[in-house]
Amino acid sequence: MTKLKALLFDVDGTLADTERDGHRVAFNQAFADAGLAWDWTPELYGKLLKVTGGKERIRYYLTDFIDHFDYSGDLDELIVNLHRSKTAHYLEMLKAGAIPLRPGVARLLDEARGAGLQLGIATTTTPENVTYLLEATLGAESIGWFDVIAAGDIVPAKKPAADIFHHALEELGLEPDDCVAFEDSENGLRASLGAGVPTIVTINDYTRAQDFDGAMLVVSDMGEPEQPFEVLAGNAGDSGWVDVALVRRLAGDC
Ligand code: XBP
Ligand code: MG
Repeated sequence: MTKLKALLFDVDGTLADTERDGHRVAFNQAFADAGLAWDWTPELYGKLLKVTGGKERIRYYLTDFIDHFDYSGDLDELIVNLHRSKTAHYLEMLKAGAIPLRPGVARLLDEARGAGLQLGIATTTTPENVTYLLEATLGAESIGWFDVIAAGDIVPAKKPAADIFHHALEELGLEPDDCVAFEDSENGLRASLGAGVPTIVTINDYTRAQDFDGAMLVVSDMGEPEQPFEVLAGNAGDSGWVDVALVRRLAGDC
């Protein structure tokens, strides 16, 4: 690395804690609407997170967690419809401002923009889930801060495949080591490292025990001056929060 040019952010678990009290709840609402007695508890949902992507996660539940599902219709169609309904419920939550950004995220985005870095999103979630989150937390104009929003079904293989990062890099016209990625999960880290992008991990309750081998730094969150992060792996020097200077130092651009 000679000069850091862009920061690439995962969304779910990284920009915001969306899974347990957001996506999971929306899945359950969609199941109830469809008359299905499926209840994805917080504990079960932790297991289901092994598979990224909402449609893929419903299919995983059907194949690996349900003994027998007696359904005479078209299963693919059922999954697509359930997922459409889930997305509508999730967007309502976002619009209501129910899901805040994680500590330090707004500060880092602001600082990175001020430093002239490009910003990108690389996520498996549905594109509207990203734009609604940004709009609800940072204002509508924040969508324009990102030079690429790579999301959802735009690539055929979701994380841990590296495809979404390859796509984002191509859109930005950058090499992997021009960038640093931020991820919260092992699946996400495999995807970013698979594309060769150096990565900082901010864990959450679902991902804390996962394998983050290969990450430049593993911390509890981005941290704030008044609420420093906890370092789980790697060397943050005397930094207590993720800022552009720390990212540059870790990336060897100083
Ligand atoms: C996030 C996901 C997403 C959400 C649901 O993974 O797995 O699938 O759980 O989003 P990552 P959709 O943070 O690694 O990108 O229902 O819109 O697919
Ligand atoms: Mg994630």
